Amino acid sequence: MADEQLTPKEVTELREEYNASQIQVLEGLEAVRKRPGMYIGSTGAAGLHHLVWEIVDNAIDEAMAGHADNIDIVIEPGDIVTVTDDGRGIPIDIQQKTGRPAVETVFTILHAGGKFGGGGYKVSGGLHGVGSSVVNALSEYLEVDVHKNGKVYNQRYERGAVMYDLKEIGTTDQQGTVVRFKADDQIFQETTVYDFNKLATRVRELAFLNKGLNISIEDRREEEPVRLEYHYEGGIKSYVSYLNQTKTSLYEEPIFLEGEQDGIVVEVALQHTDGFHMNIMSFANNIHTYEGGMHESGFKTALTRIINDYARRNKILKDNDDNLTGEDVREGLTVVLSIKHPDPQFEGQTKTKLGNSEVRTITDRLFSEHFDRFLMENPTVGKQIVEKAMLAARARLAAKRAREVTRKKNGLEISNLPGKLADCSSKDPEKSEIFIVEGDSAGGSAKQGRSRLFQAILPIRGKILNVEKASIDRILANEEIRSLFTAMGTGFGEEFEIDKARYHKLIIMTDADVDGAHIRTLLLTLIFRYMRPVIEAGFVYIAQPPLYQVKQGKKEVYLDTEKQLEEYLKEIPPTPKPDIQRYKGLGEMDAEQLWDTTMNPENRRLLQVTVEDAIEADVVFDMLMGEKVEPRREFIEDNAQYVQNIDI
Ligand code: TSJ
Repeated sequence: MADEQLTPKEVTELREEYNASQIQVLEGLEAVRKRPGMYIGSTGAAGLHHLVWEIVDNAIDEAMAGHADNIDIVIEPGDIVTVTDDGRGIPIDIQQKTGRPAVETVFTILHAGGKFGGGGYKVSGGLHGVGSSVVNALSEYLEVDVHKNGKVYNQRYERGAVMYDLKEIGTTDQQGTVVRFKADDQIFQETTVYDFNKLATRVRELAFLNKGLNISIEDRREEEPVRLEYHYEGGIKSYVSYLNQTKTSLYEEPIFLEGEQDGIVVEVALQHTDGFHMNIMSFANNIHTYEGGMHESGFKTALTRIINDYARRNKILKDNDDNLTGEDVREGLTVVLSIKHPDPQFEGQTKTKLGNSEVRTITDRLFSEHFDRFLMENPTVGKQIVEKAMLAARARLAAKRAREVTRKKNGLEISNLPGKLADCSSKDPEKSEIFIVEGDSAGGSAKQGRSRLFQAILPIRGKILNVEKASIDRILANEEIRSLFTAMGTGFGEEFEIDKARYHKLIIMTDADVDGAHIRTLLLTLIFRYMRPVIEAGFVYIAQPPLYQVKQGKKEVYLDTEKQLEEYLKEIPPTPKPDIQRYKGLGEMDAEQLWDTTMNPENRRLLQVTVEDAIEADVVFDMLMGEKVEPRREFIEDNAQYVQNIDI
């Protein structure tokens, strides 16, 4: 990138050209400030956090190119972000085309990212990265220090405008880049406050995806700074272990492979658990490809084929057995798949689907070769994997038979509503509600207290089956679960039909204690796993029975927490002596009280359940109810304020 000798005429021409291009620069960055949403999606919290990722991604690119090992992120009071790497330092030499230092171009010309240096795998400046010049344009100020050739170079910009030419500000024995910026509150009017946990989660993911990298993030906004450091020698293999930490794995170590073909690097880590759900996360150049794509489909095809071939060769699958399906071989499987591509193409609704077709065959080939060899060298693990898949196949067939039988017998059809259901008289789903109530006595009060016109009651007995630990045929055979599906009228699993929902409110009503929370979690997990569309449609709610009733003369008040109770008692006169009742369970309320406090649409408070809540319930559930003691102990210690009275 050395500069050539120029004649005076050429210098003049360059100056003129530069002046012209400078105008374009300002127009370019001005456009970004006029329409920030076009460049960063939104000017809300998501857009704000985008700024950090754009800058960090550039440092990650330097690390992926093998030139940096350490990245540090610091958030200072005033939400000023500093990102430092120990790479080669952004080039500072004068560029032919602009006559300006390369580093200035990086921050002042739109889409200059990745235009020089060439080659390598890049996250930044692509479809997802917005270019460091966009961050500059949307920052109140941005400063860059480049440590290079024994010197420190510095430049400052305000709202995208150059404040002074790149200058030497000192000497150094270090190499690297430091970028410090403050998001512009004229642009980010909603908020300029960073969510540390959100940033740290992605930082940890970046550490998993880039093995050996040291990456830290520090929050200095509070009196007590918090600094988190991440480093994973095992990379995505460590990621799989992390994801499976609360589960029981079929074999000790995740299977890991790494390969390269035509400049495309493929890494796969996987491990089976004794569970029933699969978790596959794929990435391309560190971007989470939520919608999958060629790498994922290549992997899936190869996995199914290799396991079937292996099972046949070893006569575990007999000649007249059907092949195992993709679903069968993925039951209980956790996978992290990460590819690095010099020119990734992102497609799909959210641009998170990898479209490069050559990646399918490359992933298939690299994974097949490795996995085939692994199975031959580890016959015990091979046998476990095949047996797990065969169990899944058997459960799948049993469930299919059960569905056929039940369909014939109208088992899950509404013409055969469960006996325990007290249905409402309205047939209009939009106006109808179903309360899932724990226990027979509460069920009795609910039946008496309800408005028969639009409220149906389905009592369930005790702890329902844990669907995390049961195969699909057992789930379908379970009375409590069947009655719920039949009452809802939506069918089951693949044959689920949201349009057939008989109620547009499914209200879970359990006690306000630990057992109630457990049953609620079991129900949420069931609904999340097998009726997810009803959560997505916003049909699922949690009823909130109060904890206390205070009666004074004729006046009755219901309260939810001890604090509310204390405050209320301070407010009211001491006489006549208030009568305080603490409800231990729904069963203690009579029909009228239950209606008044928890069921009457006029007074009740319902919590609508989102998919995120259900996922959270799932994770908390694994933590609290799973077999592993250690993660549970840690979780309870970390969350002591939320979790009480749980036996470790
Ligand atoms: F985004 C950014 F520009 F603000 C930024 C860039 C922010 C941070 C924290 C780091 C970086 C960055 C860029 N770190 N390292 C680099 N490396 C280069 O730009 C670079 C260095 C040398 C050469 C070369 O060919 O000699 C090429 C490049 C692209």
